[in-house]
Parts: sequence; structure tokens; C-alpha cells
Amino acid sequence: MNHDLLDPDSEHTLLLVKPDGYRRGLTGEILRRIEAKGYVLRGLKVMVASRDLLEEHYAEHRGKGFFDPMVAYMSSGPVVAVVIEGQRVVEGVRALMGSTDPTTAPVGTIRGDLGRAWDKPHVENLVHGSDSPESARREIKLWFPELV
Ligand code: IDP
Ligand code: MG
Repeated sequence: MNHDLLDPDSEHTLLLVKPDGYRRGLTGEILRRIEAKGYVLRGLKVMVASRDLLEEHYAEHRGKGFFDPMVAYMSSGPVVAVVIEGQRVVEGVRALMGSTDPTTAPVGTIRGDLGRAWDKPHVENLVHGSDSPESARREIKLWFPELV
């Protein structure tokens, strides 16, 4: 068995620590919460994402008013890309993240505790997490072709 590859019988999700989270030095705090919950890190890298990768990653939002500023934000510096494993990990990581708007995201979540509104044309909210197991498979293939 090749231990570098992901176990197809386990559930995985893709987490990104976005450029604001990386810049603020919150990567450790964010990953601490995920590990403390009991999930396992299976892939981890720091990278500056290309426009092509981001346009593919956010294909569902193409055409929306915030698309261009959001892609510019996401390519404004390094991100940390992480593959996380565990039962119901997609739902679990979304719960740890909190809702999209960091001002109103519940206290106790990553976005609710560590994020807030800034005077910017896009929403800076520290993290991305896949929204379904199907999205997770698609996104992991994009960000970690070497693992699948
Ligand atoms: P999610 O990250 O909570 O899944 P999505 O609706 O998938 O939220 O949006 C993707 C990202 O696009 C958000 O995390 C946020 O950074 C940005 N975004 C979403 N909605 C808006 C908006 O109305 N204005 C500006 N940026 C937005
Ligand atoms: Mg989303």
C-alpha cells in the first residue's frame, strides 16, 4: 500500500488558510482547533495560488460581482492548503469555520472568533472549507494532484 495516497474509504475535506489568515500568523491557531477536534492532517503545503487554479476552484462563483476582487484577495499572498481526514469531516470543518460573514459568524468558530469586516470589496474570512464530499473530491484533485 502506498501510504502517500489518501485512503479512498475515509472522508476528506480541503481546508485553505486564506492569505489574511496566513499573513496574521493564524495558521497554527486554525490547525490547532482542527486537530483538537480530533481530525487528522493528511496533506499540508504553503503556496501562492495561480489565477487559473483559483478560477477553477471558485468556478461556481464565476460571473458574480465579487468574483474578481475575491480572486485577487486569494492570490495576494501565500495560502496554506490542507487535506483533513475523519468521519463527517466535511460537515465538522464547516462547523468549526462558522458562516461566511465573519462579523456575524457564531462566537466559538474560527471566523467568529478571529475574523471581522474590513473596508474591502470582498469578504476576508480566514478560511475555506469544502461544502460537500463531492466538492471535497474535486478540490483535493485541484490542490493536491499528487495525493489522489
Ligand atoms: P464559503 O466560503 O462560506 O463557502 P461562498 O459563498 O462559497 O462562502 O463564497 C466564497 C468566498 O467568496 C467567501 O468565503 C468570501 O471570501 C467571498 N464572498 C462570498 N460572498 C461574498 C459577497 O457577497 N461579497 C464579497 N465576497 C464574498
Ligand atoms: Mg463555498
